[in-house]
Amino acid sequence: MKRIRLLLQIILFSASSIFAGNQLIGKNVAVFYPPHYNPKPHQPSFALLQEPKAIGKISSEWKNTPSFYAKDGKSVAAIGFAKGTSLYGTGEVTGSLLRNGKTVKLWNTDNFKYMADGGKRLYQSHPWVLGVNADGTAFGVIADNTWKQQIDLSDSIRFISEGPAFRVIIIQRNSPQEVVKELASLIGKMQMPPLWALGYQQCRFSYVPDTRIKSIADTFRLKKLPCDVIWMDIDYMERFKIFTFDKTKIPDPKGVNDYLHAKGFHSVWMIDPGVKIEKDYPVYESGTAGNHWVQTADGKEFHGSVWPGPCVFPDYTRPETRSWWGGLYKDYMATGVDGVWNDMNEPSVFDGPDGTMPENNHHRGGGDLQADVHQRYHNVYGMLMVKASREGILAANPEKRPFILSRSGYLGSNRYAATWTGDNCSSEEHMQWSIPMTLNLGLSGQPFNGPDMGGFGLNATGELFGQWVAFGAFFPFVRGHATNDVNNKEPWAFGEEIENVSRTALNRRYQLLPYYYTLFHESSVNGLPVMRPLFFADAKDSTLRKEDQAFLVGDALLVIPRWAKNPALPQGIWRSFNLENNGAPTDKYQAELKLKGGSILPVGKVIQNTTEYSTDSLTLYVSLDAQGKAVGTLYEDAGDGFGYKKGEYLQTKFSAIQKGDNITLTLNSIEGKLKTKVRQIQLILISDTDTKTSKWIKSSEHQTLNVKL
Ligand code: NBV
Repeated sequence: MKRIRLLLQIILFSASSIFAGNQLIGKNVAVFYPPHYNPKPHQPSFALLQEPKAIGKISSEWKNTPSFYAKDGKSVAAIGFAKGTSLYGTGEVTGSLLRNGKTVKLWNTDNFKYMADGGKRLYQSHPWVLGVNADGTAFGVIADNTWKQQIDLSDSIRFISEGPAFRVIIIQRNSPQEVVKELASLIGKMQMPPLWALGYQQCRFSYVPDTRIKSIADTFRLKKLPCDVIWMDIDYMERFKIFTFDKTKIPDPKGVNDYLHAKGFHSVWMIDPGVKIEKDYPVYESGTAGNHWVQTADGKEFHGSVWPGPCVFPDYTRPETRSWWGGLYKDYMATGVDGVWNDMNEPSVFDGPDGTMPENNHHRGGGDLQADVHQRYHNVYGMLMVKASREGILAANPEKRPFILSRSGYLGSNRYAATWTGDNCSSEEHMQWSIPMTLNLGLSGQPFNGPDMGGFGLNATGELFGQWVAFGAFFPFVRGHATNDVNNKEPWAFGEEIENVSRTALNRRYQLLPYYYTLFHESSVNGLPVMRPLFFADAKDSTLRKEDQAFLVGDALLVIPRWAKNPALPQGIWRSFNLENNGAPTDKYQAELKLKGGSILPVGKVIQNTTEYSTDSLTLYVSLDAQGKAVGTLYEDAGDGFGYKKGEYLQTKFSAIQKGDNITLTLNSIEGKLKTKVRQIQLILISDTDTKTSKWIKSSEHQTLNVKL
């Protein structure tokens, strides 16, 4: 009965959805408007980089046309799909990669251990669904709507919103990759992060006092465990007041940063949105003077409790507030802070309704943003915060690439910040979910993300940590973290065996940095995720659609966690290999690695942090295709700064052809103004039966080298 009613509604409203405003806005990209669409509560769009421009009429052949209707006082957009379609995306979601049959609530929520609402709403909202048709062609749907809503994928794709009727953008392409790329050109791409952010990062709630920070850093170096970043959580602040340092715990913040820098570390420090209400506290005083706080429905300052006790909250919808907020970073960054962690920005309010501020709170807007209720701006509160943070950090350090980690987000937040999947815990289930969670975020336009590796809540066992680090080291964002009342979870905290497992896994990450950096660059150019689902290897192969234990890094590298049970693997040539002396894996935890036939993987040396990074000597792992050929690329630039935007980079293409016992390797600089380097190159040919390693050869004299194996 329910289904018949739904069908009737869809038929009825399909007719009314053929509305004059519906337009083609790109090649096979169309925008559909509900009847009586009112742009005021929705525009300008937060997801889209710019207001779509009509380029023509939608062809009558168009599949996936939305129906708009109202039900139980809610605005609905429904899009049907054919049998055999696999659904993905929907942002940050617990559970499996494949989303058919699932529902998710888009209402950014501080969800410790993913317990509230059965984990059906988390810290971020991505009103976006990727559909892969049975034949491997694909489509994507953006609901251009920030209001509280649900995505229901039980029998059609339905966006069910508590806000006013909204428009929908639909992309149709020949492959899921092409859909994700188009999504990125509509919502914007990740900016190139600094190289150090691709290294291993160590966090805990909280490393204080300063002596502890230093000893954590020292232990990494002493134990030769590679690491690039140490994170400072809220306890560094004076009574949780943002932009302050507790003088008893961190008497000399610049000294701490200098110490870390001298040992090749970078530092990331936390800044939350809640501002303590306290007389003579400069952030509170200047914010009050500037009238920067979110208001209640009757126009009073809204107060809510977070870590510091009663707080006020910046109204980031106001341009003046965003620039005031950005300005706060100037002196702060001058202490040598390298990166900023914007936490609690759903916003989380301990004593507010449902853990946040009242939905009828008032945001005043400004510029092109309308004044409106919190319900409209809730899901973009964190996004506006990190936009303001990014602008401020960039103004403070104009020569550096900002690195911001944001807990909350919305479709398009990738333009401003990286993210992580919030407060998971040390359980096998959360460890396994970390793969589909990271994949679906990547398919939703957020390539730079990852979980708290090892788990945040609960004590971790060495067994769990060992299993997690062995595949987690391959995620785009690799950070170990732990909450304040659980055991230590640093790589050495579980004894010698797990310390060794961690070292091997982290060494692998650092060896692969030339490949990762190339992939991050690719992602910043075309929006493809760094970590990719296996169905990207062959979207026509229905057996890969559900696979969410094994995953791809780029197109060439396949990672299979040791615990994976019967993972579905793609057809074709995928050769197992190791990065350790071409031998067998050094322990039972390390992920199995496979290199796709036809690929060349650029691999560097084991280093302890990215200040030691160099591409002067490279090992090229070669897996030939059936024709005896392979290709690969390498992207290089200064690793920070913006010179690369002026051409100061180098993109090199490698190609290899086997001729008897020889491999002819050609290196071609295809783009960029940087001078080609004199490199030491070693080739490792992975065949089905063995691996052959060449001598080190100098690449400068010839662009084409004959390598004897
Ligand atoms: O700042 C403390 C924590 C932080 O460690 C964690 O990563 C965030 O997700 N923060 C939440 C506040 C509350 C933790 C229970």
